[in-house]
Amino acid sequence: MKQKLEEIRARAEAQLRGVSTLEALEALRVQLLGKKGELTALLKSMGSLSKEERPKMGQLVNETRKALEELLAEKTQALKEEAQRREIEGTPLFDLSMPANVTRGSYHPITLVQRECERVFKSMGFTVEDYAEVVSDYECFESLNIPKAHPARDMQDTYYLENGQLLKTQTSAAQNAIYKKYRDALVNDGVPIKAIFPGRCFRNEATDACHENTFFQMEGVMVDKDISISNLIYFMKTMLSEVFRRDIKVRLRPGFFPFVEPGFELDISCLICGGEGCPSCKHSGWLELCPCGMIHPVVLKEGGIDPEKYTGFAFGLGLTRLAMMKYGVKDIRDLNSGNLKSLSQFTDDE
Ligand code: FA5
Repeated sequence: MKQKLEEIRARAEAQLRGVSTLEALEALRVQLLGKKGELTALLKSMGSLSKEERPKMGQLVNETRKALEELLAEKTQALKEEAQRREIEGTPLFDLSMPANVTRGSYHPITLVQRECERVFKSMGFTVEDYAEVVSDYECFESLNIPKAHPARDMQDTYYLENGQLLKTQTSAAQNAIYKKYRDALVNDGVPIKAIFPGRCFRNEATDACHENTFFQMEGVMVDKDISISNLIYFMKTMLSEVFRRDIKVRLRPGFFPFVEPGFELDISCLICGGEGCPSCKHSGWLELCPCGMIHPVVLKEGGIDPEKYTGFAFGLGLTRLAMMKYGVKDIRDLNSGNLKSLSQFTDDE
């Protein structure tokens, strides 16, 4: 009987190796361990054994049953994994036959006005520059004629990193790098510097209908010989008429920024209330949109450009506020809300 058990086990192992489907494996299990299986038949035949032999043989049969069960379980697992692998490999990544009834995404209103402004300035020969959001104190303040302890810093508190860098408060932070990047072409080849650089800005400030702690600006600079305020006003007017495509009231008033001289605030009549006064314009009827001015000689010099030979203008357009005005968004915070229902209603095909 012992020999018979060993025989069954050796044969079962050989059979298992040849099994390639779960169905064949089940058939083998029934053949070995089922009610009418070989092992059950052996157990039944133990009645013919002596009292002493019976427990020993019983133990041996049980050990063989356990070993066979383990072998069957291993083979079951291996076959399942193999079937899964084959299914994955055989499944196409995209079901090309699926109907294309997916919801279309849409651009964020800020992206739309940014693209619009980029289109306008590119058509006037400006390059579009990308710049970092984390910058040094030098880039954001010192290179812009705002030394440490200058009171102008109070208006632009921001988030500082442990390594001394900071989240930029204004796109003006890229000015110095842009001057250095293009000054050789300006000086050696007479190519004017004409660049815009849109970007995200951060300020530690209380939010309201027209202030966010994270917002977008778009800086623009032009440097060449004989650049004057007239050039600045021409580019500002062209940009606004192209973006709004209708007449809007603007006003230019003096404004102080240490990196321009003279400096201006360009405001537009609030398009939410028509100039009557509302929370979006802090009840003044006007919205500060695009401070600007003639680049301060100290800033040009710091960028490696001789202020005796070259002059230039710079502006810092509030892109988020521009999006508010263009799309009639009453509260700036809605633009950062992530509310797809309201944000997806804007399109660029107006
Ligand atoms: C500046 O940031 C200057 N760097 C702009 C500049 C550039 C002046 C070049 C001269 C020459 P100001 O802090 O005013 O300036 O911000 C510029 C514009 O960004 C504002 O007119 C406004 O439209 C927008 N802005 C400023 N702070 C916020 C805010 N918290 N939320 C939303 N928009 C803001």
